[in-house]
This record gives sequence, C-alpha cells and structure tokens, in this order.
Amino acid sequence: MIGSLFVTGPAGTGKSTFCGAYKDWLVQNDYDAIIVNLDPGAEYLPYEPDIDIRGFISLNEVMSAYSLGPNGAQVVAADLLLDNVDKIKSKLELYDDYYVIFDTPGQIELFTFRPGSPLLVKSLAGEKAMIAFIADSMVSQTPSGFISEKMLFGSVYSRFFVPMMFVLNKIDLIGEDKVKEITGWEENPDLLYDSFRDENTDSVKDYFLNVITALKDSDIINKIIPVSSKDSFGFEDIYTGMSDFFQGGEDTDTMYKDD
Ligand SMILES: Nc1nc2c(ncn2[C@@H]2O[C@H](COP(=O)(O)OP(=O)(O)OP(=O)(O)O)[C@@H](O)[C@H]2O)c(=O)[nH]1
Ligand SMILES: [Mg+2]
Repeated sequence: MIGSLFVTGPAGTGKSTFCGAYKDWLVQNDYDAIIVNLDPGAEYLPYEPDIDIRGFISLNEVMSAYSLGPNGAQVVAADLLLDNVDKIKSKLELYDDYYVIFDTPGQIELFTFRPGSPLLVKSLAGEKAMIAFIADSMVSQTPSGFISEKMLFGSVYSRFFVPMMFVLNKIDLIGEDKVKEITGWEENPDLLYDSFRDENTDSVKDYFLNVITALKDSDIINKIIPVSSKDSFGFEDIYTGMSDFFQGGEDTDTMYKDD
C-alpha cells in the first residue's frame, strides 16, 4: 500500500459515493487504487468493492447468532471487524503499490466510537493512514451546522490521531457563493462568529465564541476541501493532501503533523 484513506462522517453525507468517485478519478489519472468496503451492513454500494467485508461478516448471521435486531447486530458486526483483520490484510497484500480507500460503516459511531476502531486502523494501515471526514454542505452552510461538523471532526481526530481532511461534500447543492462563505469562515473565524451571531441572536454567545476560539487554536478549523462526488470536483486537492503526506510533499510537516 502506498497510503490509505479511511472515509468516515455522519450517515448519508456521501461517504460511499465519494469512495467510488474518487477511486474512478484516481484510476483515470493513472494512479492505482482500490476500495475496501468495511461496512458489513451496506445493502447497496455505488461502486464495485475490490475487497468486501460482507464476504466475512453477514449481518443476518450476526442477528440470528446473537439474537439481535438490526441495530444491535450493526454494533456487534462493527466489533467483529477487528477479528477479521488478518483476512482483510491477506487480501491487501495483493495490492502493494496501490492507494487504498476504506469505506466505513454508515453510522459514524460504528466506526469512530467502537473501542477496537483505532486498533483496526493501525492494524490495517499502520503509519500509512489518513482519514477523510465527509461533511454535508447542506448542514455546513449554516454557522451552527459548520461548527457542529467541525466539533465532530475534532472528536474523530481525538480517537485516531492520524492526519485528517475535512471534506465538504455535495457543494453542487449549495453554489459557489456559499462555498466561498464557508471557506471564508475557515480562513477567518471572526467572520464565522459574526455569521453565527446573525443566525442565533438569542443563543449562548460566549459558549460558541469559546468553541470557535478553541477550534482555531487547535488548528482543527484549517483543513477544508470542497468537493462534489457527483461532479467529481475537487479530487485533485484530496490527492495532493494524500501524496503530500505519504510521499513527503513540502507541506507535510505544517499541514498534517503535530509539533
Ligand atoms: N448532489 C450530491 N449528492 C451526493 C453527493 N455525494 C453523495 N450524494 C448523494 O447522497 C446520498 C447518500 O450518499 P451515500 O454515498 O450513500 O452516503 P453515505 O455517507 O455512504 O451513506 P451511509 O453509508 O448510508 O451513511 C445519495 O443519494 C448520493 O447520491 C454529491 O457530491 N452531490
Ligand atoms: Mg455508505
């Protein structure tokens, strides 16, 4: 593996669509890439996985073996991912010089907040792991939505401590001016605070000011990549982020590594 991208984010933000479209973009640009589906509960995928956890874990079997409903079975299936690491790794060995994109379970907590997940990432990718946090533009277009997504991004970072990108997906739904406004918030948190004040005149301003300041100070607010997985827009920036980190581009130290 040259490097890997674990794709996570809230349900329905476009993780699987992003995985498929980004792999297609990589292949069209002559980079070798595969997708590993790590979502045992996926009924439909908008791509053909090269390695598929559903070959090892069946949600229906988990439901009957543990007498669980679909939600409980999803949790057990997520925990069983770690038991199947060796099987996935032996398949990954066939793809030595490839970028590997990991699609993760639909509900973010099944990947991010299960105890075994950091070990899963470490076991599958070692030091060659990055995370793409997929945020939905429709949510991020309001200041409160944007701050909430950034805080979730920070939660994911707190679990894995690997380099992360904040991928603002579905920008085709919000238009260029909104994208500029959101990236403006990223560049200047004072603008975010002003927009937030306009949005929520009655809310607890000190709380949000403190949150914005903390995000700014921790550098969590500085890594947005706008994309549209529908239009295959913005993937070059994703690739640049990956190649900088995995192959030592000049921005590597400042962008992705803590001091
Ligand atoms: N307009 C638009 N729609 C998108 C984009 N990316 C994904 N979608 C749509 O968003 C919906 C959810 O996409 P998925 O890729 O299934 O999202 P997901 O995060 O994998 O969903 P779960 O795994 O079920 O949580 C689908 O209807 C996609 O077609 C995008 O860039 N633009
Ligand atoms: Mg999905």
